[in-house]
Amino acid sequence: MVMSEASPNYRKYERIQHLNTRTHIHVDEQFGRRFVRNLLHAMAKQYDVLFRLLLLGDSGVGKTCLLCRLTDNEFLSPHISTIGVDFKMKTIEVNGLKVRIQIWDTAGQERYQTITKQYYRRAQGIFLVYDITSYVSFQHIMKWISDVDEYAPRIVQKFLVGNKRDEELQRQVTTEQGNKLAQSYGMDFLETSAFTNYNISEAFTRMTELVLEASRKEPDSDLPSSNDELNDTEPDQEQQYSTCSC
Ligand SMILES: Nc1nc2c(ncn2[C@@H]2O[C@H](COP(=O)(O)OP(=O)(O)OP(=O)(O)O)[C@@H](O)[C@H]2O)c(=O)[nH]1
Ligand SMILES: [Mg+2]
Repeated sequence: MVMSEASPNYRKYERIQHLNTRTHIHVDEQFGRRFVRNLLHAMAKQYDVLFRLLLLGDSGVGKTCLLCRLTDNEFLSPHISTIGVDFKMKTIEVNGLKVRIQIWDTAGQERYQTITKQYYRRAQGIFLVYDITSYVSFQHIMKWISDVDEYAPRIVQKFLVGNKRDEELQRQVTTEQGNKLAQSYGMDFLETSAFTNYNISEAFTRMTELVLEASRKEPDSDLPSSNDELNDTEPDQEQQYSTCSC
């Protein structure tokens, strides 16, 4: 049958076609979501507790490299700036507990900060990273701390990291300066190198211990529950960007 585009029947036909397409998309989306949820549930059984950690610091200090070294034991030489946020997971054993850590890697660039700040409130531990070869990145730690104090939960664990320790000749921040700053804010402190894999697992393990201690001391604190479902953890989906290239 040939229908004219102006005829009411043609318009009805178009509407039905449109509805059909939408129904298919809807069913596929539902199936996809259910599949992902089931998968995450299966994964969830493989650990005792889940913590969310966040990496903050100026662009170029090595946040993505620290994360890639921890999870994939890889080092990225070119600087590919993170866009928005990205995350990776790792399960580590601490005090006989299997702890699944979900680590959010944020972009250091100013223009993404409206997005990245949304992730602070879900974090139980925050790494403040500077580059030992950049005094400016060290000075900016104070600004990152004030953002954390404003947006993160009250008892979030803060941890200072001075990265690129392998670049001794280019050093602009002494270990003592790092220690002093950490002490003044009551934070733990380690110098690391994503390049040589120095102190990386130590930093993440120590942070996990701190979060565990804090959640034991203050089980009713304003920290987000460590038993939240994984699929519950991502802030607004549409504002996630995936950049990790390792
Ligand atoms: N020598 C040395 N270079 C490093 C180290 N960690 C990272 N780099 C280099 O520093 C540059 C930036 O590293 P990234 O990890 O991309 O920095 P980032 O903090 O994630 O930067 P943004 O995503 O822009 O916020 C890259 O060229 C890395 O190869 C390190 O431990 N030692
Ligand atoms: Mg990055």
